[in-house]
Amino acid sequence: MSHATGNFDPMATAREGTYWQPFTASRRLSANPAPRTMVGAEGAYYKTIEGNRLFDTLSGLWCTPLGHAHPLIAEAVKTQVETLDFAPSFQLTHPGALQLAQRITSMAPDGMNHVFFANSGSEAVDTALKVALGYHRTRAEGNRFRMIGRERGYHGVGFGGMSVGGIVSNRKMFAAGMIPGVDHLRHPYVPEQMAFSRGQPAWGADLADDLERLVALHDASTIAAVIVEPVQGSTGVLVPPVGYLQRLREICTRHGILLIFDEVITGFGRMGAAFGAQRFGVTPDMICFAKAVTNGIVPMGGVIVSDAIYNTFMTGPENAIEFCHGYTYSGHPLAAAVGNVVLDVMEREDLFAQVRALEPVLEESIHTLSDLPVVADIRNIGLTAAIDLKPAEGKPGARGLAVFEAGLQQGQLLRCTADTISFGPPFISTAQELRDMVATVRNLISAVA
Ligand code: PXG
Ligand code: PLP
Repeated sequence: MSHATGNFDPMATAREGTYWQPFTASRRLSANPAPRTMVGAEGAYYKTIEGNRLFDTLSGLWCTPLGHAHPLIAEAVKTQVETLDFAPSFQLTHPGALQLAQRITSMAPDGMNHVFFANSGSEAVDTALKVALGYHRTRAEGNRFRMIGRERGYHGVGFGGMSVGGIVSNRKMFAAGMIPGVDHLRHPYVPEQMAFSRGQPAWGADLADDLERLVALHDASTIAAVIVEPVQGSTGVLVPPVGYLQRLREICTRHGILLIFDEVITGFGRMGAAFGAQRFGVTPDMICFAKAVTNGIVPMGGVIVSDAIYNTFMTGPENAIEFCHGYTYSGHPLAAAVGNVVLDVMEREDLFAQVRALEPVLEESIHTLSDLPVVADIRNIGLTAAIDLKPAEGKPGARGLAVFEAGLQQGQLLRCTADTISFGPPFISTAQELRDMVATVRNLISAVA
C-alpha cells in the first residue's frame, strides 16, 4: 500500500513491512515498531521516536567510532557535494580518492601500498577473493582456486563472503549458491580452555594447525587464500589465542597461500592500533576494511593489497585493464571526502591511544559481571567485549532478546545476537559512560535471569 507524500505515517508503513529490513525479525518489529524507531543521533547517543536517549554501545553496527553528527563530517559532506558530487571511477580519478588511498596505505603495515575501493564489507570481501584468484592465475597457478574460511566467521552476504563465512543461519537457506572449492578451519573458541580470558587467551596457538589438515586434504597447490577476521566480531568477539595468527601466517607462507585479514570491524582503531595486523603483529597479504573508515556516514569499503600482489597484476599490454572488477561507486567522492576527514580526526585526536586507554576500563568493568550465575563467558580485546548468557531452558535466544528489549527502556542500545551481547562503544566514550553501561547491563541481566 502506498501513502501519499504529506500523508505519511511511519508507524503504519512499518506495520505493513513495506521496508523489508535486513537481518530483522520483521513480524516482531512490525507488531510494535514505535520503541525501535530512531529519529536522531548526536555524539554517543541515539534519540528514539518516543524521545528516549540511548547510549550507542556498538557504535551503530561497529561503524561510528567518532560518534554521530560530527561537525567536521557534516561540513565535508556539504563541501564535497558542492565541489564534485560524483566522478566516474572507471578510467578516471579524483583527488579525494587518491588522497584517501595514500592515507590508508600510510596506516597499513609496510609493503601494503595499494587500495581497491568498494562500498561495503561484503563487496570488500568479494573483491579480495577475486584478487586472490586473479593473482594466482596471472602467475600461471590458476589451479589454486580453493578458499579457506573459518567456522563462525562473518564475511558479509555476497555469494563469496557467504561461502567462506561460517555462520550456519546465514548459509543454510542459500546452500545451493555456495561458490565451489571452499573449506573451513575450525574456530579458535574453546571455552573449556579460555572462558573469562582477559584479552588474548594464552592457550590455543596450536588450533591454527588445523590449516595443515586442510592442506594435507586438498594439497596446497589447489588453495588460493585463507580469510579470517583477526577477532571474530559478528559471532561474538572471539579473540585469537596468543600466537595463533602468527602460526596461520607461517603456514600460509610455507605453502604459497595468501592470507586475507577481514578487518571490517577490527580496522581503523578498534584494536587500539590502525589495524588488527599491527595489534597482533602479523602482516597479511590483503586487508579488507569498511565501516569506520567513513565513520559509517557514507558507505565505503575496500581492500589493501600488498605490493607483491599488485605488481603481479601489472603485466601484459600497457593499455589493457589488468583487473576486470569494480563498482559504480568505487572511491565515491562523498565517501572519500568523509574518509579523509575521519582519518584526520583520528590522527589529530590520537583516538587509537584513547582506545588503548579505555581498553582496561572496559575490561575491568565488564569482567565484574562474572559473578552473575546466568553469565557463561566474558571476553574482551581493544574496545570490544562480549558476554554469553546461558540460554534459558528450551528457549535459546530468549534471554538475549529480553535484555535487548529492556535495554531500550533503560537508555542502552545493546547488540544481542541469540544469547550473546556484543559491545563496541564509540572511541569518544568516557570511562564513566562505559562503567554506566556495564552497571545497566548488570541490572538487565539480573532481571531476566
Ligand atoms: N566482514 C566482516 C568481518 C564484518 O564484520 C562484513 C564483512 C560485511 O560488511 P557489510 O558492510 O557488507 O555489512 C562485516 C559486517 C554485528 C554486525 O552486529 C556485524 C556486521 C554487520 C552488521 C552487524 O556484529 N559486520
Ligand atoms: N546491474 C546493472 C543492470 C548495472 O548496469 C550495474 C552497473 O552498471 C550493476 C548491476 C552493478 O552496479 P554497481 O556498479 O553499483 O555495483
